[in-house]
Amino acid sequence: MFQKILIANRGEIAMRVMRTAKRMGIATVAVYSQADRRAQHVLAADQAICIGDAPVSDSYLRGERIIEAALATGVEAIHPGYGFLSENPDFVEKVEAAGLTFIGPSSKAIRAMGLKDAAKRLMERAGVPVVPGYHGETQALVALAAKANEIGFPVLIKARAGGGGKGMRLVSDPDAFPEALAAAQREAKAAFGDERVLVEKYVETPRHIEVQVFGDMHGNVVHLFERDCSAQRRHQKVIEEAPAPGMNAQTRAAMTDAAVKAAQAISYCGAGTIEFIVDASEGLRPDRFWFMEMNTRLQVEHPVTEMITGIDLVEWQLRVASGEPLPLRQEEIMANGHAVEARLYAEDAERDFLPATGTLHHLSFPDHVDGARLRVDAGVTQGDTITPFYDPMIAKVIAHAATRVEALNGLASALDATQVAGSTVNLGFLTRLLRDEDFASGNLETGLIGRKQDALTRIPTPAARHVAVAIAATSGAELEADDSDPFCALAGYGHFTTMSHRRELMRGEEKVTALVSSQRDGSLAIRIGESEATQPIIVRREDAARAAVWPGHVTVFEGADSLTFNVPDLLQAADDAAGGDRLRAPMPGLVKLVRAQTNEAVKKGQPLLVLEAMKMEHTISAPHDGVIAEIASEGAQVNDGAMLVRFEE
Ligand code: MV4
Repeated sequence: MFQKILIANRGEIAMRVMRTAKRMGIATVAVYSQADRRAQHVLAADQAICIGDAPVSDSYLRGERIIEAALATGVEAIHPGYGFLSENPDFVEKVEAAGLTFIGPSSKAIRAMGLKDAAKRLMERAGVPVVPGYHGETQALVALAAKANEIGFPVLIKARAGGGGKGMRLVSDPDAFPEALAAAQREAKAAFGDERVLVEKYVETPRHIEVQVFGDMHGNVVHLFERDCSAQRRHQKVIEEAPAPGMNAQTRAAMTDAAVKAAQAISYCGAGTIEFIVDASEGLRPDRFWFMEMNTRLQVEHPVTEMITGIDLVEWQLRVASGEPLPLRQEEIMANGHAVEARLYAEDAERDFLPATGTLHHLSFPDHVDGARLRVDAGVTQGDTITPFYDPMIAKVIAHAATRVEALNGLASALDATQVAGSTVNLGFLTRLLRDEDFASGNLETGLIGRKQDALTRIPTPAARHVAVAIAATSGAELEADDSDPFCALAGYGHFTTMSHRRELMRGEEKVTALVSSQRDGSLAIRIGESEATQPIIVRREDAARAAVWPGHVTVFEGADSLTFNVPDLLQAADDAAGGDRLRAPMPGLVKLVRAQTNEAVKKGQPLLVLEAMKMEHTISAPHDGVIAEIASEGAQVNDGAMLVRFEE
């Protein structure tokens, strides 16, 4: 077994790989970009090497720098995680040429599966069912149009180098074919530098079911059952589970046999996934699934397989990469119960899932839920920042129980009890999807999320009760913006004080005022509005757990949903305490353009940046002459009250 490995990745997957390495007594080396200097994976590793600036092309995609770091730290092997260099055969060859082991398949296996058309031809020869269609070399319009007619409309044109739905076009009738083909080719050329396409029969009610496979250097290949990843939004997986809902013994046997055959055909070594598209219009049937592609890496959703099999897939990766045989034979691998994973993202579901950024001033996960085993794979902790440079996934939350219903309920409860403040997140969207009646009954057809998007992304309007909790949480805490217990500052209030304090919050553009007075029992009486005669809402000490106060803001949690208010007083207090004056975002938005830089001297009235918010562009100009100490990054998704510019004192 290796004594020391380098992890060529960041975030949750770097943390995940390190966890197993540590358990096995293997030393770890992290690599990081300037933006990740204080990231969890850097802190968790035994050693860490900076490999460049924030953009991925300057850091996590720089194979040479990573190999240099590996050689300098004396590791024996490199684990690529997923994404970045994990499926780059040139990188694998360079790693091997440097005398190191790549913890993953051979460059040959990656190449064999890298292009969809070649992979389908290979699989067809190996006797694996592939999606009916044309995956040959010819690319002439007349030839492809004739093939489309033979296949029968509707057809789907896909880029052979594609992924994530890029270069994909659905064509319903022959007249539309030439234009759709040209569009797909243009898009493929621009995205992948390869304009070649394949044409497939369009599967009308598809499910995405994939089989986890594992191979070793001794010619053994096993499967670890299937996962269902049908719940997708614009080709991004949202919820994954194992086993697939509605799976039966015959279909499972046929799919897992085909997956093992596929891996054997390329002498596959390591963890891999065979993706099938399934026609689920009449249930799951052994003759209605077809190979789509193979992912030659460990996948994001691997934890659901780990939960049902009890197998640590990273441990197996390390063992087979170091030459050991697979730890178990096929008949020793069992599946138990049901596991479901949700991807917690910093994104704004209400604004068409725009990626969000921000500092996670408050982040907490429940450590258990009733009726299910819980697992949280996170790459960040409270106080960390989601930057615009990388994938904004915060964590994966996974629940395992005896049945699917219990696992779904357990996961929804866990997400209800998860609190995030400082960035917009998709918690509410996830719980609404988990509790959707179609989703819950296993109707995972492709269109589900799109069809129900409005209902799934609807955010509750603030009730008086939420406002009262927000007001209470910020009362007396002006100077302790980061205090996690907003009520401790109330000690100074006399028990018999009846005098009320006027408080003010902003919800977007809307001002909310309230009168606050403390009660004998330590609770607060909150009157919304300006009148002492209004019936008060009583907020107790225990309710503090339902709110988080952070610089300039207070967030109230209601199940998986949250409501964030701007606290003008808190913002002023935070600025005064920190010194130097700042310009803050007047509303949530996207930093569209940045026209000034750090250390630049600017004149009063000079445009500094453009914020796109509420579908309009707002130019933020310098309020006075000064020198810029800090400025927001272009592309950043910011909350209202977020700092855009800080001037030097
Ligand atoms: C398909 C398809 C229907 N017919 N291929 C390819 C990329 C992947 N993200 C989804 N892909 C699809 N390929 C044929 N011949 C439908 C999809 C598809 C899909 C499939 C399963 C589950 C969810 C899906 C969401 C969108 C598109």
